[in-house]
Amino acid sequence: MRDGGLAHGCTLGGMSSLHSAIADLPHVTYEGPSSTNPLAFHWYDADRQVEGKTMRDHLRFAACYWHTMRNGLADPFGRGTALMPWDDGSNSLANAKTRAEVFFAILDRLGIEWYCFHDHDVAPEGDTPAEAASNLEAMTDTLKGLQDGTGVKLLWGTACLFAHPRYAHGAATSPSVDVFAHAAGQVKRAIDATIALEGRGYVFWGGREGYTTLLNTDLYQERVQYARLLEMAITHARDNGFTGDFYIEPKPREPSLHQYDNDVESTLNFLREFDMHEDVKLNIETNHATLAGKSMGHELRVAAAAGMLGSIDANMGDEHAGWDTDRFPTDLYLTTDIMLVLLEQGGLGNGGLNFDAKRRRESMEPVDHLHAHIAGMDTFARGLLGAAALRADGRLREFMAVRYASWSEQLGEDILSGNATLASLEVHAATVGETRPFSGRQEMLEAIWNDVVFAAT
Ligand code: XLS
Ligand code: NI
Ligand code: NI
Repeated sequence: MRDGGLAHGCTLGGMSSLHSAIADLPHVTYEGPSSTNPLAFHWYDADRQVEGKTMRDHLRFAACYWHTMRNGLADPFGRGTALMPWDDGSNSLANAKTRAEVFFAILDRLGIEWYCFHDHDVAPEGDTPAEAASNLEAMTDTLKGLQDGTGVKLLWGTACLFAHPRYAHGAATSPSVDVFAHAAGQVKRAIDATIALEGRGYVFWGGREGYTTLLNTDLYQERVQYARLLEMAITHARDNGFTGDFYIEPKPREPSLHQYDNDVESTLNFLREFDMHEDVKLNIETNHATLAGKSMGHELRVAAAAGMLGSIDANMGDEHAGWDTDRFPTDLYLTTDIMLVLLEQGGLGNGGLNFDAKRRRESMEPVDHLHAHIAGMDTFARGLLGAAALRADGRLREFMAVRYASWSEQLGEDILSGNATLASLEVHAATVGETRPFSGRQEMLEAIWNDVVFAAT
């Protein structure tokens, strides 16, 4: 797709010509670590093999429609700053189509082959469910044409069940059955669009599926409602030929005070309680882990251990801010740790690395879309190289194996297989006497990490 469908200033399917603000942006290519060209990749070399697979396949980068095309970069104190000269600010279908064309041109400049969207990022909501349906159908056709013309594919789709005022008290977890019905219809339409666009996944993120005060909230009732919507969604999708994965994306708060999909462990508990753990995996976002007071490495390992790590929203937060800043990921320690988990579990299957990330309010020029994605892609490429180097070095894995070695001895096996009792272990402890202190060697391990990763990247 690098030199594909969207050449400078071309028209596509009779749409308006591509705005010069985008048409003039360069195609980003790999120039290597010695390049000082900021509009080139220094580390992401799509065809480079790492552990027998290309960087392109390991990383499967996706761009998100909402931040890239619909985020004007406003904050609670100031208006948007983003320069979007192609966008006339209207809710018309024509404007929506132009945005889609610009989005695919940005993907083309970056060589990004996957994307994600919410229904109402791409299609105007309209005033009635019937208008919402026909707008989404029209935009599905537009996106299908753009996908076919460029080879770009849909990583996952989702429904925006948090922006409309009707969802103020929740969508699936609303106290009103009529609001629940609106949400159900919207999810049906978003799933239909995802299937038509051959999406590999469908995400549930419940920004309003929570509460702001317990004085008016029946927690248990709301969680049951939420489970019902998910079950109906799975049934509808499977009945209509969807073969991809479903994901829940945990987040502890924002916009609600407390969201039911708080973190990975609480989400796994919810899925097991309602017997959906075979059908739904997790889409884990770095900034949400930060908000939950956990590291991304923790969240990923908890999901991976349960066999439920499905996809990643690749961004990062800020330890100094209590909210979802959605920065592009530029922290090498973070990306190396993420890639280590992914290499250890053999990749993501249908999932990928979706840049659910926005430029800073000050980075308002169209070219900043390129700088931001290049920074994220290069940082993940280096993370991949660092993680592969740690695995090839083997010292961390070896240290871990030795640390737990006693559990492979007879006593360890007896305990794990249920052939020991408190009484038999009391006898054993008396026989062996006091244990020797032994170090966890954290500082030594951290130094090995630095040596190996920075030598490789
Ligand atoms: C918001 C979420 C959202 C989901 C998709 O914080 O990250 O963007 O990824 O609904
Ligand atoms: Ni997200
Ligand atoms: Ni988020």
